[in-house]
Amino acid sequence: MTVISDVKARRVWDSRGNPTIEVDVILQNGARGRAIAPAGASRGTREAIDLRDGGPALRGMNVSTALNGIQTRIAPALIGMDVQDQQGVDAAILALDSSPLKSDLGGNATVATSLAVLHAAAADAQKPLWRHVADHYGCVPSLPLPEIQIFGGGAHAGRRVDIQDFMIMVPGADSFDDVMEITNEVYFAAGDIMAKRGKLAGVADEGGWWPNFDSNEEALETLVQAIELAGEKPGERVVISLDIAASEFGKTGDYRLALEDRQLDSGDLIDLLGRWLDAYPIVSIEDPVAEDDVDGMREFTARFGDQVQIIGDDYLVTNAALVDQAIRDQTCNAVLVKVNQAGTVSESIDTFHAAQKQGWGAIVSARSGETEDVSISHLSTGLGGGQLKVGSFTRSERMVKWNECLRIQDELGSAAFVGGAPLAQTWWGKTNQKDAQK
Ligand code: 2PG
Ligand code: MG
Repeated sequence: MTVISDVKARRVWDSRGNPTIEVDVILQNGARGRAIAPAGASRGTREAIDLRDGGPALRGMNVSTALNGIQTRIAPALIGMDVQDQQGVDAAILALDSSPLKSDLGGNATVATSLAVLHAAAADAQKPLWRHVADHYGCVPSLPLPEIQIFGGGAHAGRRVDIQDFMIMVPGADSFDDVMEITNEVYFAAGDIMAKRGKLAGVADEGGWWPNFDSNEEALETLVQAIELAGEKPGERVVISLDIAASEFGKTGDYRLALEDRQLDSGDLIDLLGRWLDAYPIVSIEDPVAEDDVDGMREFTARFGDQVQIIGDDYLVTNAALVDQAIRDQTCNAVLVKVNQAGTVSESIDTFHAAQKQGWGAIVSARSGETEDVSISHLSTGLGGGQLKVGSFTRSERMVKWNECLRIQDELGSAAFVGGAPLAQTWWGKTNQKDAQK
């Protein structure tokens, strides 16, 4: 048994220039692990709350109280614990915070510490993190199927369009490397189309093009054109994935598409998305209605759940109990797993497994505020059979995670790419049986 001998926390800065928390966990044998907390902009109301100082300095975003909590409360509780006992470590962290959403210690403090312990355990075992995760949790590792943003919108692009993420997936690719190459072609084809039409206005928070479009649907039309310009037939190797992030523009069944000056009820929004599902090669859709719209989610799942992946993000906030509830309610058929929504590694992995044991999809995801931390590339590979959402195809806080998967590919072999398997239950999987079974 190797025990934790020290826990050190420091302030570092994220991709939006905001303060965040980095934690080093040091072991008795000298091995160490390090992780950094990410931060969301479109946040679910039931996710772990980041502890920020408030007040005028640093726009209220400073983290000195959270850092202090790590040094004075978390560190003393963890020092002397077995680093391989991730479950025990996470339980010890939880025991210090009796608030419902970890607002006492802060989800930013708990997630950085919990992930740093996981890294230290891998270092102690002298394994890369993905291998440690696979061995520790009894999973078969595989390189995930990426979801990659081409246009950013919603809270990540000054609400220039209402829909948040317009992404592609390449389930027909031969390898992870192949996904990167095809994505490069589509991303820059989209930029060229926008430049020609005078609609190129820089990039959004996650590196996708800033969408200077006149309607939400114009983004979909442009995306299809970009896939074609990249030499691909939309719906074959390359498909579309959307994060509607509907909680950002609607509540209690009332939705407002500001760009189009349209007011919709839940049924109208579902009908609109249904028309998009008919007209465009969309294979996955996240948070199609708001987090409080259970009836809307049930109706959407009943109508479209056998043809597309329906992901709960704000709706499920990486909470295994909410996944179980959604299974009973027949809402969604996949979960987004963001470690900082849950606040600890153990709760996130429980959520991943709660979804997978039901045959649901599980997509490990970054936040819109990110750093050089590459934990999620390892988590999604180590847990296996999954998908990975990181943002777009520019900016180092995004590329560092795709590049880490390429390094893992060198160790694991390109045959370990999961391919189209996670989409086997969708229309794409049903029409591409061979690829989907890979
Ligand atoms: C999401 C994420 C990532 P945020 O909604 O899925 O795109 O955004 O981190 O702002 O919640
Ligand atoms: Mg989302």
